[in-house]
Amino acid sequence: MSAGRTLVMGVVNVTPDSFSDGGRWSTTEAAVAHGRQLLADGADILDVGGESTRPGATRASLSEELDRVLPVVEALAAEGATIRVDTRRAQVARRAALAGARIINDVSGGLADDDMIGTVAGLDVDYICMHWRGFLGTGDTNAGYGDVATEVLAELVERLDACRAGGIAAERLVTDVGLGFSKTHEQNWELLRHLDRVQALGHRQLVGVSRKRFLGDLLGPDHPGGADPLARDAATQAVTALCAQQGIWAVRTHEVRANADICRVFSRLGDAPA
Ligand code: PMM
Repeated sequence: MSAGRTLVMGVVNVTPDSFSDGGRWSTTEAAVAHGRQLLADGADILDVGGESTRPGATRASLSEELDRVLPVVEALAAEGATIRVDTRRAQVARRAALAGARIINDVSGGLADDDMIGTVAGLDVDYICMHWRGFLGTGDTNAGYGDVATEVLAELVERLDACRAGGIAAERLVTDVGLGFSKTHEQNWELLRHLDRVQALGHRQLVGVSRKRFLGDLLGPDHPGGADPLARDAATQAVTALCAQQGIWAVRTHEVRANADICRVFSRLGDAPA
């Protein structure tokens, strides 16, 4: 989908333990109500996830993940919302697509489940292929790079090649450098400086920066919002502006309204005069 501007993907974490909003929308009713609010705030897409991706998180079982995600997808898709489901499991991807999801977001780029790529290839969905270096325990980083932008790009290209070889059409693929996943704070900034190199691959690009720790690290302990992830919304919006200016396809954000306004402003600035 395209609206001629950067799209805003609002996050609905149906999890007890996500990093910035874990537990706030962990019942079906609360998650659906939150999804409706994000749509009213201007979200183009809703990102429904049933498993936390933070380092050290205990994995949800398959049945827990399905129970969290499917009723929320069904309810919001029935209301006409475009739903993306965040999962590393092929079976969740398949069931979610049957329930109405149109995009599968796999933070492992197909590495966590050998059946993912083949499953997605058989579904009528787009696939977000994120750069990933494995499951991490608390305190692990797996962030050893020489030139981070060059290496992330090369590893992403390998995964995109695997997706195409596995039968996912090129136009279905969306790239994502995976900010915060096996990257140090400085490496995240370096990747943000080089989004143009990922754009040059010719795929749509998603950026997920919302409320991440490296923004908190930048703002520091004396920031008036303290260490609360919600205090990182203005910093998130600054990155959204950068993305909108660079023609990034979509940003993934917890707060939607201000980010959606920013994308509209950049779209208007880019219009040729009448
Ligand atoms: N970040 C989180 C979860 N899923 N998916 C993509 N494609 N890109 C991301 O950067 C990404 C993601 C972290 O989520 P949280 O802050 O909502 O826990």
